[in-house]
Amino acid sequence: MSLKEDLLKFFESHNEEFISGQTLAQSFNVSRNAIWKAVNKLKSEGYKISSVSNRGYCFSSDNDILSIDKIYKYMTDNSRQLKLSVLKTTDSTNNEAKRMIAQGLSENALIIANEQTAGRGRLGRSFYSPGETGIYMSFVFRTQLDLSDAVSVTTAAAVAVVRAIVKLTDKHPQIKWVNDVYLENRKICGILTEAVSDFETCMTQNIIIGIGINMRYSDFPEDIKDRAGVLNAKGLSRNKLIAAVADEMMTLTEDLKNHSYIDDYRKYSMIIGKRIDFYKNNIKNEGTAKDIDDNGGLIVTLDDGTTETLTSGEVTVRLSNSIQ
Ligand code: BTX
Repeated sequence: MSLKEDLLKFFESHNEEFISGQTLAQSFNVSRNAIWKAVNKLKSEGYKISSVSNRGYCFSSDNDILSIDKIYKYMTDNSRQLKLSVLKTTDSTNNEAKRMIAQGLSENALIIANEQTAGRGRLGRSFYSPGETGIYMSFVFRTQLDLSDAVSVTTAAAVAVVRAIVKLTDKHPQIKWVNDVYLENRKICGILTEAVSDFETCMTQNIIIGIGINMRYSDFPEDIKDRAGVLNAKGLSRNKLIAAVADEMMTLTEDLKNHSYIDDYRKYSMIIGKRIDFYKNNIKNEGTAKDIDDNGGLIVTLDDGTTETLTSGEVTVRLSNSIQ
């Protein structure tokens, strides 16, 4: 580890404390000038560190740094069973999960990254994942599920995200069927569920649930800047929200077969009762979203009066006359 990284680790556990350059220099066995340079490097990377003469350096608790220790601290015993990894940067936490599975991962896990360079969405789409401002994480559950039940996992994950946000903030997030969480008509979260399955039994061996949440403002690329939003919950750290989502996920996955989360999924749905377009095999269909069935399927009444139940993976839903 470089001096800068050592300092960062030290500061993380000494938030809001003034520590003199002399003390730091002695602790790390370097000159005060080396400390000053490392602090300046951290500041240039965006960390809030104040320097006051005769008192030293003070690392602000506003610095939202991902930390395994802090996440564990916020978690309940149930989610502390997850094997946690925090990465500074990776291509995609879902890819990282697959690599870990291939290398013999033997427990349920949660892989979190500060930044993704090739974040993935559904159907080959990408998920913009800049550093510092978002949460990019993948749960790995070693569970044998019928592939058709794996759909429920995405539904449950959307409920977990919404419940965690509602618990920790005064915001009113909504779920856009099937895998997006919206706030004030902007997408703040996407969920990508993938399965590693056994071809012969058609049962999953591992389920990977990737969740991306935009926490704070960043320069969204042109193609999404009118549709993407941020949670922007003052004082809420990424560590705390990650732990809360993990707690909810653990509770929900224990109960997947009972579909006990479906009522909340309906309650937070932003499309029930609304006019929607949906694309199936690139053909546009129109109708009204009537309800969500117990398996998470979207029941739609088409304009000719017939009813169809959509299952995830096959369609893209757009609310009629809206920007998405
Ligand atoms: P999706 O295919 O429903 O959504 C992707 C679409 O959403 C993009 O085509 C774009 O229009 C829009 N979009 C891209 N980035 C963002 C963003 N940051 N905020 C809002 N809208 C955006 C959704 O797929 C599933 C996304 C899962 C992301 C997680 S992050 C952790 C894990 N690792 C990984 O590679 N993917 C998952």
